[in-house]
Amino acid sequence: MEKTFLMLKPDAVQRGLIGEIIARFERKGFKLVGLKMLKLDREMAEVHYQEHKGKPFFESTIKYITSSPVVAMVWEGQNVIALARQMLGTTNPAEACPGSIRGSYAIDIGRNVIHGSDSLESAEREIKLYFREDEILSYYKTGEEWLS
Ligand code: IDP
Ligand code: MG
Repeated sequence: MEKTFLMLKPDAVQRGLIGEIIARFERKGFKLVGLKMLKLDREMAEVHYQEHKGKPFFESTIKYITSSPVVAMVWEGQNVIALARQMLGTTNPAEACPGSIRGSYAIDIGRNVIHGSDSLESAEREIKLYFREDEILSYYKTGEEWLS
């Protein structure tokens, strides 16, 4: 089953949005298979955002993401990578659909509350970056037979 990496950013943690955002993915029908809270150091943040090195927003993004704890998660489900990105909304909350997570909870591109892998390749890379294999669980979740 497909897996994606999602991370609640420091503003989501500080603003008390952890539960509300996790609930959206639970209600959608996805399965939480990995979860940890951590504070990123600069080195980890630079690896996470390596594709953006050299861009004008790189420094501010590193500062933002290392400023306070984050919640790192692995979610599993049919087409979860693309569907979770839809649920996140566009990168800039000012343009995000009002019902999306960024559209609902954020106003500025520099404080957009959540990260989500954008492809199978980045999901695999990001899951490996944050989780050991034995930290990702495989289990039956009640009701999953009603999802497809
Ligand atoms: P994504 O998070 O929707 O995948 P990316 O383009 O991969 O968006 O950018 C990574 C992160 O860098 C964004 O989520 C946001 O926190 C930050 N970022 C991207 N573009 C800008 C910008 O123009 N100004 C400030 N921060 C930005
Ligand atoms: Mg991205």
